[in-house]
Amino acid sequence: MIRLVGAHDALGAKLAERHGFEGVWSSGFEISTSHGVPDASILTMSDYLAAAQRMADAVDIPVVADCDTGYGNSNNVIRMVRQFEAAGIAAVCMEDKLFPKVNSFTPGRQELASVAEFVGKILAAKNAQRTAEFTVIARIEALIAGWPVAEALRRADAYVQAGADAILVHDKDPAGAGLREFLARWSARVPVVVVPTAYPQVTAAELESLGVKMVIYANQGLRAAVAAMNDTFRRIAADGSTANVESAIAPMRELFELQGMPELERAERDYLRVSGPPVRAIVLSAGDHRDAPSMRQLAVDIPLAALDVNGKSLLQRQAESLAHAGVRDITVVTGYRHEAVACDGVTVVHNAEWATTGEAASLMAVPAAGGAAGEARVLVLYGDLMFDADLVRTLLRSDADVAVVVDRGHVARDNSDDKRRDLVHLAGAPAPDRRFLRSGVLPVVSAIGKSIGADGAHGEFAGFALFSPAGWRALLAQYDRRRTAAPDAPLHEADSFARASLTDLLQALIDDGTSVVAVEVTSGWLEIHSFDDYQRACRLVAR
Ligand code: SPV
Ligand code: MG
Repeated sequence: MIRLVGAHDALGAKLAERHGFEGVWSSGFEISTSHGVPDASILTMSDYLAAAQRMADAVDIPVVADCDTGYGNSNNVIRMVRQFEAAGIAAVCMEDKLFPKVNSFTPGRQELASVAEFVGKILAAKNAQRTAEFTVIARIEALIAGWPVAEALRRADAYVQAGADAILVHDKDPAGAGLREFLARWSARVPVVVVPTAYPQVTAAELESLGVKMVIYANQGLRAAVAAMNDTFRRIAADGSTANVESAIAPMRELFELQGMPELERAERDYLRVSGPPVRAIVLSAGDHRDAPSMRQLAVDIPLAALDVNGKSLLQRQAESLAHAGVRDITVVTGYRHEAVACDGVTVVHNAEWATTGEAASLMAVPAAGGAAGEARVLVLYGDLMFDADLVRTLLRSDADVAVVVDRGHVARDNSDDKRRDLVHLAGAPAPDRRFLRSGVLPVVSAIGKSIGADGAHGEFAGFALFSPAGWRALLAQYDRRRTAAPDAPLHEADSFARASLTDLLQALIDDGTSVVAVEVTSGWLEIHSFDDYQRACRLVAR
C-alpha cells in the first residue's frame, strides 16, 4: 500500500515529499479552501490544473489530481485528461457525482450521476490519454450519497469494465463500515484507494491487511496549518509582539531551504556571469595585525588571510564570495608570514618590502597590474574583510571609471577601534543624518581617509575599489608621476610615498580631478580589526 497526503501548493507537496509519502493528492477541498471558496465546482478546471502543476513541478514524487466530476460532461473530461497529463500529473481521480458537485462531507446534497453517464466519462478519459502510464481513478460516491454497499459494488464493476485503473471508495461512516463491507465483498480486480477522513482511527497497517493499495490523508496538512496560524495570529494580536511565537514557528532558514535557495546558489556559481569586461580581483593582505592589541594572540603567527573563521581561512571565504559574484581571477598580495597563505584558485604575489611599504606598493607588485593595462576591470579589496557576494555584484554594476563602496549606515559609530576607520565625504550630499533621493546618479567622493572627522563624514569606506581599464590606467599614471616627481614626499595621510595606502592613492586621484564615485550600501560586509570583530564573524558564518 502506498500513502499520499493532500496539498494545495508546491510548499505542501514539498513537505509531503520530505516526510517520505509516496505521492501527493492535489486536493480539490484544499485548493478551494486556499482560494477562500467552497469546494463546490466554484473554481474552474484551469484553477485546479495550475495548482496541481505547481505541485508536480516542485517534487519528484507523483501527483494524483482530484478532478472532481471531470469539470462537466465527457467532452470536458477529454480536455481535462489531455491538460493534466501534459502538465506532468501522474493520475486523475473523477467522482461519479453530478456537476456541479459539493464536497462529500456536505450533508444532504450528494447527487450521483447515472452509471451510464459516468462509464462514458471513463471511456473518454482512457481514450484521451497519450501515455500508457497515465492513470485514471474512478471514485465511487454511493456510500457518501446514502446508498447501500450493493450499489457501490455495482458501480465498481461497471467502472472497471470501462477501463478504470483503480477505484476510490469514499465512505463517511465514522468506522468506515461501508468500506470494510465493500472490501470484503469485492473481487478486487483493480487496486482500491481510500480516504479515511471520516474514520481517522484506522491504521495504515489495518488498511493494508484489508487489501487497500493506496491511502490518501486528504486534508490534514491544511487543517494543521489553519490551527497553527490561528494560534500564532491570536498570540501576536494579544501580545503586541512576536516574541512569544518565535520558538513555535519555523525559522527563516527552513523556509529558505524549502524555497530552494541552496540550489539557486549552486546554479549561480555554475552559470551566472556578470556581464561587461572581465574582472580581476586584487586582495591586499601584506600587512600584519600585531599592532592591534586584541588581535595579537590570534594573528601573531599568521597573516589575517590565513586566519581560520569557522573552518575556512578568511582568504578562502573571500574567494568564495567573489566567485559567487562571478569573479574568479583573484590575486592576493602577501607580506607578513606569506608562506602561511595558500588558497585553491588564488594567485599569490609576495611584496617582499611589505614591512616598509604600504598598500599602494603592494598593488604595484602585482605583475601586469603595474605594467600592461589590459582590458580587465580591477577590483581592489582589503584582506581583512568578510562580505556577501551581493555587495560585490552591486559594485560590479557600476560602470564608473573609479567606484568605491561606501557604507552609509555606520558613520554614527565611534571611531575608537584598534584601528581607525576610513571615512568618506561626498560632494554635495546633505548632512549625514538626512534622508535624500539620488535620482539614479552616484554621488562623487570629495575626501577619503582616516583624518576625516566622523562628524562630517557621510559614510565609511568598506574597503572595495573598482577600476575600469581607463580608471586603472589613471591610477597607475598617478602613482608613476608622483613617484618620479617626489619619491620622498608624503602622500596625503602617509608620511612617505612608499607607505601610501589605497585611500592615499584614491585621494591623490581625486585631487587631480579624477571622478571617484560612491556605491552606497548599508550592510553586507564586516572587517576583522579586533577580537570582537573576529568573534562576530565566526558567529555569523556559524548561522
Ligand atoms: C478532497 O480532498 O478534495 C477530497 C477528499 O475529495 S474529501 O474532501 O475527503 O472528500
Ligand atoms: Mg475533492
